[in-house]
Amino acid sequence: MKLFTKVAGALAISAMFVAWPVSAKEVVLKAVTSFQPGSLIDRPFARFVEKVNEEGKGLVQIDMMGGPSAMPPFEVGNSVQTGVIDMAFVTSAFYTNLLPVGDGIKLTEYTIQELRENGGWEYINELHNKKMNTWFLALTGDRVPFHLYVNKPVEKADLSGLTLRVTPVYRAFFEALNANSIQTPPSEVYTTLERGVVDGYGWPIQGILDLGWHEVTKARVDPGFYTVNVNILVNLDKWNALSDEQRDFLNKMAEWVESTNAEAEQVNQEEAKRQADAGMVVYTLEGEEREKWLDTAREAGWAQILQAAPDDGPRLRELLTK
Ligand code: 173
Repeated sequence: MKLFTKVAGALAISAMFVAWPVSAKEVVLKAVTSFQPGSLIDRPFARFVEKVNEEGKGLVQIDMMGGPSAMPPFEVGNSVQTGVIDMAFVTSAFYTNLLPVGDGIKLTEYTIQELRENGGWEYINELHNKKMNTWFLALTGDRVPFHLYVNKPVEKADLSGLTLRVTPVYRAFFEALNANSIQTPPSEVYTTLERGVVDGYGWPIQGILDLGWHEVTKARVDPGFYTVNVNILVNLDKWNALSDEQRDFLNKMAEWVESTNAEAEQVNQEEAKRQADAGMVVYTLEGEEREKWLDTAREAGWAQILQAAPDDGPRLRELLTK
C-alpha cells in the first residue's frame, strides 16, 4: 500500500471515530431574525440563541444567518416553511400570506404560560403545523402592547386625515377610525416619516429609541392595544427529524425564554420614560374616547381575522379571549 493511501485511510478512519460522536448527536439550525439585531424587540431571540449555543454544545447549535438586511422580514415565513432556513424569529403579522388567522394572536387576553395550560398554544401550533409546515416553539412579547405614534395631535378616537404606516397588525383598526394606511417593513419607517409620507405609525411600546425613531416622532397615543407576538418557529421536517433529546432540550430553552417575557412590564415603563426624556409627548385618550379606541381595536381586529379565516378564526377567538 502506498504511503498516501495509508495516510488517507488512517485519516478517514480516525475522522470517522473523531467526527462520529459529534455529527450524529449535534444538529446545527440555520436561523434568521426578522427584527434588527441589537434592538429590544430582537433581544429575547438573541438571548435564546446565546443560551442554546452555550448549553447545547454537542446537541443543538444555532447558526445565525442574519436579520432584515439578509432577508426581507415578509419573506421569513416562506423561508422557514420551505426549509431554506430551519428556524425563524418572526411575528405572525409578517406571514399572513401563509397563515392569515395567525395575526389574531395579537388579540390574546392570556399570557403564553396560560395559553399552554388552556389549549391555546396547542391550537396555534396545530395551525402552524398544518398551514405553514412549522413548529411553534416559543412566543415572546405577550406583555408588550402596541401603540400609535404620531406627528399630529390625536385628541379623539378618530384618525380622519391621517396617513399611517401599518402592517397587518394595525391596518383594520386604524382604517376603522378613518385613517389612510401604507404598509412598510420596519426598515422604511424612518425615511417615510422624515419625508412626511406618513403622519405616524404603529409600533410596540419598546424599541423606538434603539431604532432612532424618536428623532422623527413627536408623540405617542395612549392607551396601547393588543399584544406583541414574536415567535420562534422551526421548520416542521427539521423538527420531526430531531432526536427526543434535542426536542426536549429546545422545549426547555423555549420555556426559559417565555419565562423572561415577564421582564417586559418593567422594560415597558423604562421605554415610556426614555421616550419622554427624548422629548416625545403623550396624547392620552380618556373616558368615552378611550373606550371607543379600545373597543374599535378589538372589534375591527377580530372582524378582520374572522373574515380572513372563517374556518379557524372562531376557534382561535374562543381560546384567546376571556
Ligand atoms: O410594526 C410592525 O412592523 C409590526 O407588525 C411588529 C410586530 C411585532 C413586533 C414589532 C413590530
